[in-house]
Amino acid sequence: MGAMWGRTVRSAQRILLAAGFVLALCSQGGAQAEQRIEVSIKNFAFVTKQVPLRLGVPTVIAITNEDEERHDFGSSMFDGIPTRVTSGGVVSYGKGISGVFLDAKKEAVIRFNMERPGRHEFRCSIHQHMKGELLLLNVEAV
Ligand SMILES: [Cu+2]
Repeated sequence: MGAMWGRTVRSAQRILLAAGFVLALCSQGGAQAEQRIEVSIKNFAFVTKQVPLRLGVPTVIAITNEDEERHDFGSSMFDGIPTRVTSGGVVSYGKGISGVFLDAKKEAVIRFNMERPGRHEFRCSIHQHMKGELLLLNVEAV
């Protein structure tokens, strides 16, 4: 009986911890917060880290080229959408950009509003075999 109670308390604590973690995530993700996607390019491949993406939320794609080679992050996901690109200390504004080029060991940040759900492919136009995709899950804002 005592052991079982102990187990119940422990699992309750675990649930509370998980709930606290979710709350912490939510309070970070206020209305004005950005959702961030990290894309690194290494050995001629894209490696993507993404959280579940929400519609209509300011979105940041931070791309790092770790190779000694020039690459491109290109996608039709920006079609007709206003974007703000920061690269090499320069900020440029555009609409419907096709992507960004990154010289060896450089970074670029693309800011835009994710408005279209679904799978968004991206690729390197220099090396056509380099591909990846972002999944825009239609997660409701809490
Ligand atoms: Cu490439």
